[in-house]
Amino acid sequence: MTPLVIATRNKGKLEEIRKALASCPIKIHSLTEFQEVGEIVEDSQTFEGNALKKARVACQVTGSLALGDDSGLVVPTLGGEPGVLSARYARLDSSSLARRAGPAATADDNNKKLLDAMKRIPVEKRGAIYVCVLALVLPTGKERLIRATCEGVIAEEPKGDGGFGYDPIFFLPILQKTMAQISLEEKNRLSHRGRALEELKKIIPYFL
Ligand code: ITT
Repeated sequence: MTPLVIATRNKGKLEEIRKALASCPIKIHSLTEFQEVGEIVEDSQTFEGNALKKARVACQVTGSLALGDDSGLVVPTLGGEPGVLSARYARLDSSSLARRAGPAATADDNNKKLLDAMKRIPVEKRGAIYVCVLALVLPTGKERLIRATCEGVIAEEPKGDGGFGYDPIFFLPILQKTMAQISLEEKNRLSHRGRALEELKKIIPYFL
């Protein structure tokens, strides 16, 4: 089976990707197996730039087909924040450049900061968009990008303990539940990542 290195250290993402690609004839690895890959500084202003960077580094170091996932939550009322800085939104150092490197903030801290920023904002202005960009990079230099989104509303308080990251405060009006209150299978059916992975599944046979 062809090895595919997922250029992530995020366990939640990896679990969703593994599940979605379970029927593909590939053997999935992740960066936790390749300690020689140091921190990949996400210094692009775009999800596309960061996803490509992660996948290119993973492909270069391992010599295998690699998949990068750069994702985040875009809240139009907050001018698009947290956006590409979603993982580090609550980090204390204020300059956005400093926040691109180093460890992510905890999900709890990120959620608290976002709920605080959205305090007293009425429901019609609480819309939010999850964005996922997948970058597939081959050792031959071939590259493919896939972008998918999922729309929801920022809840007033966290609910549920499934998923990861902002899921407890990402409310899906169509289900009347947060993303943390649904199963992994359901999340993969309708989430930004699940939708991007559906597209990936269609094209991956051409890259094996
Ligand atoms: P890697 O770079 O190692 O893949 P990361 O968590 O740093 O892990 P990103 O830079 O792409 O990944 O940041 C994505 C952040 O956006 C993630 O940490 C969450 O805070 C948020 N996020 C993305 N997808 C999400 C999802 O499906 N559910 C909840 N939060 C999500």
